[in-house]
Parts: sequence; C-alpha cells; structure tokens
Amino acid sequence: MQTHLFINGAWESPLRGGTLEVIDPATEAVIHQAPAGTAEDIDRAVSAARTAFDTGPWPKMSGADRAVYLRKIARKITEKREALALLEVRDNGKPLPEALWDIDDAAGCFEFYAGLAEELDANPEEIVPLGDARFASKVVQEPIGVAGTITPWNYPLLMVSWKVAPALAAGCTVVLKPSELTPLNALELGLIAQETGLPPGVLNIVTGTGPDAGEPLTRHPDVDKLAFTGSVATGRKVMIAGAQDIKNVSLELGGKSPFIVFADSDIEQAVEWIMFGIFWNQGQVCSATSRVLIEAPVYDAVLARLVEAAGKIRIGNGLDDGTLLGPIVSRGQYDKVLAAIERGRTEGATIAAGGGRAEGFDRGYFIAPTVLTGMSEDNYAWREEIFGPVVCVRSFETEDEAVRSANNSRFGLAAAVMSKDLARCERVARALQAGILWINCSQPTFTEAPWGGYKQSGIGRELGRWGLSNYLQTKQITSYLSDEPWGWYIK
Ligand code: TXE
Repeated sequence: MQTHLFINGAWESPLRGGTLEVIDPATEAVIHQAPAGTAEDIDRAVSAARTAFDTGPWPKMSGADRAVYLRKIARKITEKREALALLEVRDNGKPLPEALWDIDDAAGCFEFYAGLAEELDANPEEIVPLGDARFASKVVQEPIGVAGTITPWNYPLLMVSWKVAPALAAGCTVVLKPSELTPLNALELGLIAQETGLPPGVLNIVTGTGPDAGEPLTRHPDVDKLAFTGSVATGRKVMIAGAQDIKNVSLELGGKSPFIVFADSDIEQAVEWIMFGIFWNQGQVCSATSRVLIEAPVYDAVLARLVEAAGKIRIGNGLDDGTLLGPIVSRGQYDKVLAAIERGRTEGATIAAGGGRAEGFDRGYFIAPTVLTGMSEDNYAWREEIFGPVVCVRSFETEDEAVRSANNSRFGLAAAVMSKDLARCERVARALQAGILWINCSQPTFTEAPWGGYKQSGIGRELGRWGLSNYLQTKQITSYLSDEPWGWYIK
C-alpha cells in the first residue's frame, strides 16, 4: 500500500505531512495510513501536469503512441488483478467476485480508449462543407489541457479509469483526486503508470479530503477541465468553482432510478433484476434502480418473492466465499442509510424486509437488504438517493401512471422497464427521462456505450466515444482560397 503522493512521476510526501486513516468496513480496523494531500500538493501536481501539457511530449504524440502506454496500463492491471481486487475489497467492502469484475472492467476501459486514441490518428481532420466556395474549412480535435478529475468510493479503481483512460487517450494531462474513503487502488495506478514509463507529470495522484484537496483542484486557475463523479451537493460546488475561470465541467451525479415491471413479466426474472438493480455493490451505485413500480395484478406476487429472496442474501465480509452483500463503505454512509430508512418509516413507509443493521455482526457496517412499501411519492425514501441496499416499491394501474410516477424526480440517470411486449418497452423507454435505459434488465454497463444523466443527475456523458469527447476541444481551421481581394475596406 502506497504512503506517498504521485507527483511528476515520483513519490512525494504531502507537504503538510498529513495522513488519512483507511478503514476496512467489514472489520472497522484501520488498515493503512494514506497520504493526505492539501492545497500545496495540488499546486505541485497541477504545475507538473501543466508543464507536461505545455512543453512535454504527451499531447503532441500520435494517438497510436499514447495507445501503447494505455495498453501497457491495461496489461499491468490485468497482471495484478487478484492483488488489486483484494485491496478493493478491504478498502470498499464489496464482495470479491464484484471487485474482480471491476478490475477487469478497469483494464478493459484502458484497452478500449487505447483503440479510440488510435482512431484519432485515422481521422485527424474533418472537412466541413461550406456554402461559400471561396473558403475551405476543416475541423480538428485537440486535447483540452490539464484535467482535474475527482472520483468517488463506490467503484474506486473503475471510476478512476472512466476518467483517466479517456483523458490520457485524448492527450490531456491529469491530476486525480480519488475519494478519501478509498484511496488505495488509485495510488496503485500511480505505481502502474510509473512501471509503464508514462512521461512525468502526465498523471498525478493526490489523495486527500474533499475540502483540503478536492476543492483547491476545482479552483486552480491552471486546470482547464473538471470531471467529477459524486453527490449532487458536491457536484454543484464543483460547477460553481469551475465557473470562476469558465472551466469545461462534466458531472456524473446521483440518481433515484425507476424500474417499471409490467404484469406480463416473468416473476422470477423480475425479482432477479430488481435485486441486481439494488443489492449489487450494497446499493452504492449511482444508477441503482431504487424505485420499483409494479403493475397491480402482479404486485403481491412480486413483492412476496422479493421479500423472500432478499432475506436469503448471504451477507458477510467481501473476502468470504459466497458473500453476496458486503458492508457499507464507511461509518458515515452506514449512519446515513439507516437514518434514511428511519425517516422513510416515520413518513409512512412499511418495512417489508430488513430495515436496519444485519443480524449476527458485532462489527462492520452491515445493513440488511431492505424493502420499503406503502409510501407516497412525497416520502423521503422514495424521493432521495439513499445509496444503500434499500429498495422502495409501489404499484401502478396504467402505463401512463407508471411513466408519470417514474419521471416525477429531480434525477434522471437511469431507468429500467420489464415486459414481454417489446413495443411497450420501447415506448416506455422513449418516454422516460433518463440517460440510460434498460429493457428487461437493470445495471449491465458497457464501456462502449454512453453513460450520464438527465436533470440533476449530471452534465455530459462518460464512456464510449462520448467519454473521449469530454477531454477534447474542437478547432475549426478556415482558409480563404480565392485570388480575388476581399475588398471590404480596401477597394
Ligand atoms: O460524496 P461526495 P460522499 C452520493 C451518495 C452518497 C453521497 C455522499 O448519495 O450517499 O453522495 O457521498 C470529493 N470540492 N454519491 O460524501 O462529497 C470527495 O473527496 C471538490 C453518488 O462520498 O460527492 C470525493 O472524492 N471535491 C456517487 C468526491 O468528491 C470534493 C458516488 C465525492 O464525494 C468536495 C458517491 C469539494 N468541495 C456518492 N467535497 C455517484 N454518482 O456514483 C468532496 N469532494
């Protein structure tokens, strides 16, 4: 486990010498003291990234040359797959098979953006047809500059990869500020970058808290681009900070995503996907389908099966064989989830399953899979992101009612619909206000496809070619081709 910040290709002590306690959420044991960077360290990191961008080779290299580094990073992640997954479990709490999946996805993300970096060479410019034959216009894409990237704790290495891989592919240089709750694998990425010989300053990693390290990064005048994933409240602060210098800002924020189940659905499949949509990663998923709407004729049957199956989920340390639900990431998030359940209950929800601390654990932040029913659309638990294994369930009578209820939210990240009638699925998918729509499933995520939200769930799209565009800016180069003088002032 790393004890230093990664700045300008070297391992540096935080200038103020602070540390962050890293806690294993399954045991509550302090497992590491990570470096706590502050504004001074952010300054050093931004300065390194600035120099690497302005005078270093990285932005001027061909996409194919950058792809070589990205592929090496992907390969190293794969080589270290087991060790990285074990660190992820101890840092975040998630079950080991989920961590292995995340690490594979992280490697896949670097591999995918290596391919897109190569495509940049294949399409270096685009000719834009003009309505005036005296001119010719072409468009080129250039890296934005220094990217300040701030990531959350729910998929520690994967969320880092979703930002760092496209930023590097585009030719940006990066300062990464990972979540203070899960800093371990972000620092391991620094080691990997060093092992691949990435030029100094291209990737800099400063661990630290939001106020001490995140905020100075968002306000830094030498940062050109901010890419953030986290809460709406912090996203708003990032946007305000970025407004000072009119930085390019992309935000991936929270959600309260609906899942509409029609009566013709297979009940076992519906329950399976409802559970995958809310219990995977302990429900700490921005796209979790936490509001389930079930058509009235099958409401009782689906609910009964959901309550039964939720009660059987194997809860435990993510390192133990067979664990399907680990602990919540931190004491703070654990308290927040329990408080949300309690508030939902006092505002009228019925607890149909779970509802509190998982039984049989004397330490660790374990919460039982929870099903809430009988609440109004005004209920706190129905409206707000809980970010835990808590699903709220209501019934509906008509398609119109389901769509209206689903859209009645300030969020719009994802939504799911299940029915054997595919025309209806398509119609409902078009009517739902969300950036990601799943038909007859919930959550499967692909590096190739765009990811991001409507409404307060964010601005911009990550992943796919959209993720690369986040780090590119567009330049038009227009030439005057005519031999005729322009003749406006000088006749
Ligand atoms: O998020 P924050 P927290 C939601 C989820 C969760 C809630 C709170 O509902 O319960 O947010 O989690 C950095 N300037 N999501 O407190 O604060 C911080 O250090 C710059 C949804 O962990 O948004 C961390 O690196 N940066 C989400 C990152 O922001 C600041 C995933 C995210 O932390 C900062 C996580 C500041 N002023 C939580 N303050 C998703 N969309 O997937 C904090 N940070």
